[in-house]
Amino acid sequence: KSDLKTRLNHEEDEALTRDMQDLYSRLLPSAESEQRRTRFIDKLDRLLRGNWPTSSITVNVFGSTGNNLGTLDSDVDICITTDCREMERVCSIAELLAQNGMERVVCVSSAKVPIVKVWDPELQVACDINVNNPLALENTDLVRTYVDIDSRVRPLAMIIKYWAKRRILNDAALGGTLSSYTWICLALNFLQTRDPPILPTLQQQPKLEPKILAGVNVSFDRNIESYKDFGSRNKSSLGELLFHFFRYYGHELDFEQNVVSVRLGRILSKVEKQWHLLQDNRLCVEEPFNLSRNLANTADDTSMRGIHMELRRAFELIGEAKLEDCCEQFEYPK
Ligand code: 3AT
Ligand code: MG
Repeated sequence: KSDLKTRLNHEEDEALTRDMQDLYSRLLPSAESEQRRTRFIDKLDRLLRGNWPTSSITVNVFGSTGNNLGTLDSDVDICITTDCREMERVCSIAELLAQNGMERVVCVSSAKVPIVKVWDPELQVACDINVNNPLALENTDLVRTYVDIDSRVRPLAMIIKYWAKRRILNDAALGGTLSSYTWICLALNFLQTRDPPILPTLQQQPKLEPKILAGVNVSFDRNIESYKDFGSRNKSSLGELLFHFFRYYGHELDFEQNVVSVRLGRILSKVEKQWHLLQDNRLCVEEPFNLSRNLANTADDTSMRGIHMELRRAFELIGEAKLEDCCEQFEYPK
């Protein structure tokens, strides 16, 4: 560990930061793709109201469409809030959409949060829909607020998501790795724990009125004006931050002992969290509102070892300012 590279030299830092800015501008959604998404949301809204004209229906976006971390090809995550019991049985929505030209319609009604997955061939949009799941709207707002506080958060988090996708490390459902959301929480807590910190801890501000939703406290400080200069004492470039992100999670943080907590803005010990008996040696990430939820429990032992190896591989390559190699598409051996 002692011979680990501790910093980038000036040339490496400049080259890497420039490459990150280029990649970031290529990842940003185009006006055209934004427009297709908006049209899709309108279309969905019309179809639902047409079918359930007497119900109250609101179509809300969450996830990367709502938190500013979406890329060109991100799916649209939608949460319908409604008083209609029939829609809560999400398969009724699936039937409606299948009859109206949507393709690859899948209804997952047995999941903890039942969802419908669809592909709209007309607007070329993939979408996940759930009904009455207000917590996802709140954590989307929380992420967006953090993204808005410091201008380095958006490029850094989008590049980490991109890296995770290219290395096949962000498919919680099928691949048994980590969701985009989990990677985002890792990035946010990393920024909260820099010295000086780049992000504050929005859920720990004094004088916050508790706001209880679905049995959990979802209050956080939304007044971003008061944090405008929060991170300015930390002068780290994007390149330095990416380098230290991989160093931190690849080599510094002890997965066996610790829990990543965006809620507290620090690292918690597993003993403190009372997770030492339940969770074994693997990385734990606390959901910021739903505190009993470990967001990293989608990865099993083998998968977690693979993730750890990938973080170390990324650290080596970023240490040589090789962003493209670092994000090279992973191919399974033939
Ligand atoms: P992509 O651009 O789609 O890759 P995303 O930001 O949409 O990234 P996800 O698709 O992983 O992220 O998740 C969509 C949202 O769902 C993010 C968060 O608001 C919510 N969410 C995901 N997993 C959980 C969870 N385990 N607990 C609570 N909310 C969750
Ligand atoms: Mg999404």
